[in-house]
Amino acid sequence: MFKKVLIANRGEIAARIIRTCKKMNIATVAVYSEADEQATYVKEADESFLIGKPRVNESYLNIDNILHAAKESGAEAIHPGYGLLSENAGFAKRCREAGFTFIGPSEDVMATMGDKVAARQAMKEAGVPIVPGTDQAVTDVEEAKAYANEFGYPVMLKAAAGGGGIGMQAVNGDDELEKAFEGNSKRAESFFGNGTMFLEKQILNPRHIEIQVLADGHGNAVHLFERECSIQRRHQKVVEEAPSPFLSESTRKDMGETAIQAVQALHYKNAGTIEFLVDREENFYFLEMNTRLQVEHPVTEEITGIDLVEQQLRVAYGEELAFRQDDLKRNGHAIEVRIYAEDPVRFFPSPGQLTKFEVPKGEGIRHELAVAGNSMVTPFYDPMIAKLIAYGEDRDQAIFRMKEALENYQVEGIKTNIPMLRDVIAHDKFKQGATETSFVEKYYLPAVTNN
Ligand code: MV4
Repeated sequence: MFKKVLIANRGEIAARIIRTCKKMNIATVAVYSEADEQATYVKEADESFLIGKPRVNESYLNIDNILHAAKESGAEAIHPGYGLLSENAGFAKRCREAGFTFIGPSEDVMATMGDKVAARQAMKEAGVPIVPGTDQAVTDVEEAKAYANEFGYPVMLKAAAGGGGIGMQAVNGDDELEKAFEGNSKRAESFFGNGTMFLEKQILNPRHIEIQVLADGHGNAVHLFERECSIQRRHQKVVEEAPSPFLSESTRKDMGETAIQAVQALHYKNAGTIEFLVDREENFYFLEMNTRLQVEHPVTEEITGIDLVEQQLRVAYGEELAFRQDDLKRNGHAIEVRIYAEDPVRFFPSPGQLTKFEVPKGEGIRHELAVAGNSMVTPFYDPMIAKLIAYGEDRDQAIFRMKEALENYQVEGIKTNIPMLRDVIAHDKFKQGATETSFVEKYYLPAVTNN
């Protein structure tokens, strides 16, 4: 196994990766910006290197500085975490050329999945159902209108380089498409440096259900069941759970087998996630593939007992998976909520000095923390300060434990979304499993609590 690994990330995910490395007796190297000098993950690592100024372009996205730290430290491998450089094929290439193992899939799979048009094509060839739509990039409005009329409105206009809803718009007719096309293409161009667009038929009232996969470099691939992440706000996930309260056992099995089919066709190696849109009739369609560990991976760990970071390290080192599909069983139910430093009513980020940060302990309660009691929450990065995961023998028990934990969560000095999370978890519709993507808009009435 690797003797030393550098973590090219920060916050809770850096701490999460360090924890598994310690368990496996792997030495850890943290990198940090000037804004993260006092961060807990930096203290937890065996070694740490300052890689630049607070702004991500000058630190966590600075490939030269990260590789310099890797060389200095003598690390053999680089774990990218999620976000930042984790899905950057160019970074994976630079790691390889500098002699480091990139803990992720091959560069060509990353590049294919980063281009949503190429990803649809690859999935179609693998026999995975995709949303009816264009096989190729659509370069002008007239062409877009012709396609839209072919498969019928409403359609989704999407950016090939997109993700997170940028450059995406639902369109109901020719006039609207005419108005939307240029603007979204320009937005995509300025955000991603690529204004390529494509069209899909709009799936109405979809759920977001994703399959966790794991594949080694020896042709073995397994799935670790699904996570449902339908409760989102402006494309930010808020609550994730496993299993989905919606899926029938037969669709669950179908989706798992389909995900393995995709991974085999790609000769994939690493942990990964195949995202699907699922309609009310349980038809499922490929949406995107994430070629990295995800924020919500703990819910899968809770119901399978598998440490996904450990598996990433083993597979990257060249080991074969030590289990097969039949060895994997799911057990119980897990729910994760993301705790953000933000105003619970207006949803603006709320950075500042924490004066109190006390998290509840209890059976089935797990925390992944980015901050400690006296931390500063800086304005430079994602405002997620913690994840709270509740496990139960069944969904009701997981909800009960989550509710208790949220009631006893104490944060002072900054505002958080905890009041909103309490409302969602306590909502009858949530209890009933009515976790559609429209949940927040439909049911969340802002709690005017100050917390
Ligand atoms: C869609 C869709 C409906 N039909 N595509 C949102 C983010 C991006 N990754 C894809 N998204 C969507 N794509 C088709 N053809 C609806 C959404 C969508 C959504 C998807 C999952 C979870 C929440 C969502 C909220 C709004 C829109």
